[in-house]
Amino acid sequence: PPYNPQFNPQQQQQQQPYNPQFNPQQQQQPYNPQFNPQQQQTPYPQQPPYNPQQQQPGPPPPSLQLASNVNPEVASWFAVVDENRDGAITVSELQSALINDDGRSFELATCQMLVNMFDSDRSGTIDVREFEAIFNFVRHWRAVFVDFDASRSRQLTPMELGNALNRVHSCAFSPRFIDQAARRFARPPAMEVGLDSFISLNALIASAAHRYRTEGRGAPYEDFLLNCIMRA
Ligand SMILES: [Ca+2]
Ligand SMILES: [Ca+2]
Repeated sequence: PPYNPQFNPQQQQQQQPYNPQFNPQQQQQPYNPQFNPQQQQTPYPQQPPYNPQQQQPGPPPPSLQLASNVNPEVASWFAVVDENRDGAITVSELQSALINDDGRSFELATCQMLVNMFDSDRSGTIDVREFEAIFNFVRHWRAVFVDFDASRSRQLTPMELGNALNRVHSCAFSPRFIDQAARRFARPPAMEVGLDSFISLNALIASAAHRYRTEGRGAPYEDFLLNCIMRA
């Protein structure tokens, strides 16, 4: 047969594997044009309009519940908060995402408390279902907080705090109790408490009130609560 210089199987085999569109290095970086941590730094409990009249949105439509069983809004926030995208939210990832209305990050202690409260499977981290519970919990307390922030300072003064605690716990706490509770959490020199402290304080009071039933042994109620709050 005549020699055909264009045919060389060896050459073609060598050339085939090269595909300029395939580059493992490039593809290892998960590219998601919609995810930009810098842009999405708006914390999830912070809703742009500071409006106490605003009611919490209702549950998602049944079709969406059937689709994923997790509120899509919650699922998209989970993706933002889970910075390293390993499917689990750590205390520090939670702290980066939770911002008080005055711009401060949540106290680490509050974030740790939230993880402890909602880590149902005791994995030490928060999965998407556990996160849904935290999301709803924080949103609920933020609505209460905003309702009682009469001065719109985005913090609660001792008087606002007293009104809130009395309503939430169906009590008539003494001014001394409110003052000491506020001092425990307020950032000096101001005596006002932010959303993170408000959430912590309410959880501590609820837990102490629960303990009082079995451990109170006739002790003055407020003293027992204060003792628990101060030691927490
Ligand atoms: Ca993570
Ligand atoms: Ca967990």
